[in-house]
Amino acid sequence: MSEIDHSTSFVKVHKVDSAAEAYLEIFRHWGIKYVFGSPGSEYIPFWEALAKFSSLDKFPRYINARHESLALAMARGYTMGTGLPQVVLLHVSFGLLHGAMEIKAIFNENIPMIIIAGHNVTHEDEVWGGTPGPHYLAFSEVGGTQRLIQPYVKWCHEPSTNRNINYILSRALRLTMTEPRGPVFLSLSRELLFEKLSQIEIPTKIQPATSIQADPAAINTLAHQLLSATNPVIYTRYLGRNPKTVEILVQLAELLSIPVVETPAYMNFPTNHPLHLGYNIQPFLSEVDMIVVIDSSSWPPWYPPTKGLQSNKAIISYIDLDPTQLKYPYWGYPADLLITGDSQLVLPALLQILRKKIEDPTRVHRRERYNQLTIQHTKLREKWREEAYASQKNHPIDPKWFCHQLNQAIDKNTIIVNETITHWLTINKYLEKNRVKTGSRFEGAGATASAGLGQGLGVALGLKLAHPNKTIIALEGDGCFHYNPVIPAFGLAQEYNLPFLTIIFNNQAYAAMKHHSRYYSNGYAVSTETYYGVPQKPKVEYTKLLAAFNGYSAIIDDPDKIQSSLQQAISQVNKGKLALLDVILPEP
Ligand SMILES: Cc1ncc(C[n+]2csc(CCOP(=O)(O)OP(=O)(O)O)c2C)c(N)n1
Ligand SMILES: [Mg+2]
Repeated sequence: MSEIDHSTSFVKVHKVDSAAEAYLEIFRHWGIKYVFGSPGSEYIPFWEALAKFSSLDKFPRYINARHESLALAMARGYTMGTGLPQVVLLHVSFGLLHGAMEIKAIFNENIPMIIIAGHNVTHEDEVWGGTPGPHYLAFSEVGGTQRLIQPYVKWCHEPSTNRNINYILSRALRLTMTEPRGPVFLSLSRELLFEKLSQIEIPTKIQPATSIQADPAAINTLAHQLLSATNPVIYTRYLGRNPKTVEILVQLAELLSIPVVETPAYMNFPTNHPLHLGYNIQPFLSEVDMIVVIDSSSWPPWYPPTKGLQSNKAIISYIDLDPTQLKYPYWGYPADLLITGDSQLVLPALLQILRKKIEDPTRVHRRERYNQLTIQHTKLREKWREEAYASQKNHPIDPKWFCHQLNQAIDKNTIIVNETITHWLTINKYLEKNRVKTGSRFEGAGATASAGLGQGLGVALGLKLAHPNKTIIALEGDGCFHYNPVIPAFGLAQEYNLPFLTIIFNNQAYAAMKHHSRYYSNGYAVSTETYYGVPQKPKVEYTKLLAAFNGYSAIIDDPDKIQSSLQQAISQVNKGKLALLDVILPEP
């Protein structure tokens, strides 16, 4: 006799053996391919169900991240490279706290992620997968686990039954995927995880809410401002998080001949486009009569907010999902127009209005400006090239020459993850070859002003998992590298065959911290040359790390051998080996 299927148009019924399997069925239904986790004994039921899924060749698969920071950074990298939501399992309180910095970045970045941590409810006769000893004391928090993480999630909940867990999980997905996106947290008890269930009803109609379109009157005003401006400029930081918006920005810039300046946290605008005018808005500020800041409210386009503005005549407009920046206590930028909206909806609407309104007489002026900007674009690149060549013989290697060489070595199929500090501008200027294609550039610590270091390797791994055919290169300041969970990251790369190349920008220092002389020019630090917070010594032999992971590594300290060393390392990575290059740069 065939079993009766109780599915309706609102739910799909699945037979399961356990609650954990039911959760996995729900994730599978959503198209979740991986569950990232860092081990904790509460996850035994999940592992059992994941083993069943693996034996049946079903997704999701388990990624054993070995460290909570890595699980979260890797899941973030996967989302940044795909736009898809993730599920991450973290161990009870400690695991959650271990990942706190990454969760803040995920929150600031509007990354959709369902974060789950365990706890226990019963404390005697540990029948629900408990172990004797101190665990029963350690597996819960006064006031609930959610308290630990509440400021950095959109929504959190501690379900008390599996009866409606299908709706709770579906609600979690809907909330995390609705703009402004962000992580949600579920504290799942061991008792719920271990429960036997025979079936699960998976809700089928759980679409996220639509994204945020701006007030049409505001878009109209912006269109008028742009048409009246004789010298506008656009600045962006993270517009490319929606890759489709990049082409719309190109169309907008071309329609009105507007230069685009960026600090790329994503690939925002093709670097070979004549209207790409580099990475410094400062020279424009005194000349322009209109500044449009798109997707960059939480990243300073210029600094200080008001004093950094040389001309006070320009009209200043912003487009952002949250142009008021609720996540920051202070945001002091002057604004004529703050447009709340998703750039991927606002820009097409703006373009439509502009295309209708644009008048012929202004065309000559715009064509002239386009020609002028094209010349500026080329001159900028020529200048950077000359500066690189002027430094080619420097010893230690000049970062400009190194980045110029790296740009020669990469192709359009390369994804760069940047986690460097004082070298960021050089990296932006010289590493342009791959940023002609969307999804080719990401920030290790994140696009917004969160800046917790130690996430770059995880992000690189997440991107490699999402794009196995791309070459992934993580650029790491030597100090940033130290903040990363290096052993877990390299071990995971080996275990899951996710080879990538790490390049250490090794100046043997936290150069960014060398401000002593600025503040205490006659002080002890300067007179005794005791710069606490700066040196990273004695010199670390980073290349030796790779032997432990059957990887490839080399030191680059000769300016004439940069190209051959880079090509050798890239070819090793493309053959499937984890690789690391230690580039010796001048100390601050
Ligand atoms: C988790 C974390 N701890 C500390 C800092 C503060 N911090 C900002 S930059 C920096 C130095 C980074 O050194 P390195 O990567 O070598 O770059 P360099 O300054 O030498 O260019 C530190 C410690 C931080 N941002 N995040
Ligand atoms: Mg350094």
